[in-house]
Amino acid sequence: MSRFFITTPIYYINAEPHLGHAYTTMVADAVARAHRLMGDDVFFLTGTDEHGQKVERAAQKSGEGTVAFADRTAQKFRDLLPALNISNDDFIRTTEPRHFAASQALWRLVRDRGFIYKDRYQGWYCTVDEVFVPEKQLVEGRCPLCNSVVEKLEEESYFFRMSAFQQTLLAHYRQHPEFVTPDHRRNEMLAFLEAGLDDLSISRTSFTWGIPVPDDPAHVMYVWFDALTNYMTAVGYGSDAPEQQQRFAHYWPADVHLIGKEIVRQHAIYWPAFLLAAGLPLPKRIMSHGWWLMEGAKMSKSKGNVVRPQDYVQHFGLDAVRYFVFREMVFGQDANFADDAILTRYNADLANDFGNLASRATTMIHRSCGGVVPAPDAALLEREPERALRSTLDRVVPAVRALVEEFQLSAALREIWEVVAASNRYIVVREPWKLAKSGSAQELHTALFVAADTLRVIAELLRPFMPDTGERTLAMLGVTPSATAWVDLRAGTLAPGGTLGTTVPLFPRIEHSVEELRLMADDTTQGAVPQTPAPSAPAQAPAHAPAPAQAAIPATTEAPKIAIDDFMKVELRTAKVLTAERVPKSSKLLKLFVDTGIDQRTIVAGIAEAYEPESLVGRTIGIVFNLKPAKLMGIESNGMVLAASAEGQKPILISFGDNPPPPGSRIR
Ligand code: ME8
Repeated sequence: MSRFFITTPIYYINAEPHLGHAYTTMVADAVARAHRLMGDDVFFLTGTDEHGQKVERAAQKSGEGTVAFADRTAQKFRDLLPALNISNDDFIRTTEPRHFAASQALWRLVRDRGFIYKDRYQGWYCTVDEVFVPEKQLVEGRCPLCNSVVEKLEEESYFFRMSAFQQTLLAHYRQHPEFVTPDHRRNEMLAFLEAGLDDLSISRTSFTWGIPVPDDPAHVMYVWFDALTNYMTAVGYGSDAPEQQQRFAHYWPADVHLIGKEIVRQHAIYWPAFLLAAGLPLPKRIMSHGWWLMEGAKMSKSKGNVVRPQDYVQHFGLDAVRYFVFREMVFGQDANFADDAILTRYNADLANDFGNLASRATTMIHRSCGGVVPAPDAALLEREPERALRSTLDRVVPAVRALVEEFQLSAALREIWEVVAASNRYIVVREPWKLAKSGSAQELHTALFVAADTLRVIAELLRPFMPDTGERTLAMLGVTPSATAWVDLRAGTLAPGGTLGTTVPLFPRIEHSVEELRLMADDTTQGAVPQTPAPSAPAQAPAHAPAPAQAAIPATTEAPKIAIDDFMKVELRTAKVLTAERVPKSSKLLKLFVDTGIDQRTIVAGIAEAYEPESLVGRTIGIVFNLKPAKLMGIESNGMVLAASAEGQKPILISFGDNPPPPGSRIR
């Protein structure tokens, strides 16, 4: 069992967490989960960076005391973790006593080894990035990183003798080419090192919200000296307790510090220099990812152009958001966050490709084998396309493991989706529905076994990325998730004779635009729509949507059986359309005014892409008569029209021919 210690940056608490923070934490989570599944002893750390001038000023602005401000805002970052299903082992706050002890211990060690001296600092400081900016790097008096106005500082300061480590760091970079990833960041750091290192000012006297410098409390530590030390604090550094010292010996050095690209210098130069000065081992890898952009600009608190991950989780469900960000961002490069892209990926990759596969592979076993995994025929397994599918799996499983170890989550998901596509093709080629009618039992059982067995491998591979989806799929297959499933994951290991669980729709298609989803969610929060989404399912636009097209659960889904009484609770009736018009600003919705024979009412229906409003006037349609009212685009809809829609096709209203029954007739 290898030890694997992974960290995220600790986040500043001066503003709300956004998708950028959520992304780093989700990536670290996926990699940590994968290592656990590979049997490693994982320690996964995240937390909050609470000191420094920026936080002190934000606290002053809020009118709260600094401690109360820090407690309140740090909690928002902590609360995001369960909402994103993050499996961190610890959450560190730099305001905790254990961290004061660790930072002061590191300071003393570096000082006692002769690498800290006192002088005067004269120069420029950027409070947004909490960095000292050399005069030659200023861009028209502004910070080259974030473009904010820098402040002139002139104060007594302790300095860290960083210049002493140029050669040692260069040698380390040469001996460990994997130290900084991706390569272009490594090259930037090499160029920076080769230009020579200046000593670094590491204390401040002009404010007090920080960790006091040992033996000189007029100074607080430079926030980065304190912040970087968090990685050691959490594994026991600075503690006198023997068990903590053992933990430190066990877990340090970290295997990976995962960070965004803007803080590589602090992690790849300052931090190793501090550690070299202290005589402590260096982290093994600094891996930096790119930025999420909104219309080309970095999503950031200071720009205010941020996406709140919770909003997307509400619309699409957590696993869909996780899937999207992992799939969309190629590690190391920037990516644009676009609403349409997430909707497209949801419907194409999740609802269509994966959702249909999960549903088909399990439903057929329910239908043809009483829900029990059939035994395959050994000879039939040696034919094509069975062998080809198996060799795809044999290639993809180790490939996914290797890609995840290199944080190439997008490429790993691409590999998994190749298997999804291959399995869907396999089902189409074998046509088990035909075999069930006219084929041999061995042929049928082999095809059903292979489909289910492949789905099981896919579900196991998905667990780090979409933990809930992976486990729900395994539950559908009747497989108990094992903590170390990736150790010996391979094709052909699903046990025949096992009983399947219930097939549930994992990713119902969403037929709304994101804009419509948002408007509906706004109405939900105002209390107009009573349903709340299940925690693991998407916001279920379908649940309160007006047209059946939106609830297009794949046709192959084996929904649980209901009693006739349940069915009779739904009052289906005929109604006559009196007027019909488009809903402004919506491409999908029509507003119908109908005569139900009992009353006249408005129904909003998602059929605008299939019907011209005029063509509906005078027509008899079927409706759900006793549906609770729901607000859609601000219009109260009283009921829902009945329509059928084939996968990816426009909805078709059910029709009653030339002699329709009068409005209000019950449909049963
Ligand atoms: O820098 N795209 O904290 P911070 C992708 N406290 N990732 C993003 C992002 C974006 N648009 N915006 C932020 C700090 N991030 C210091 C770190 S570590 C010892 C101290 C993520 O709150 C990304 O991981 O500014 C980035 O490095 C981090 O949030 C910065 O968070």
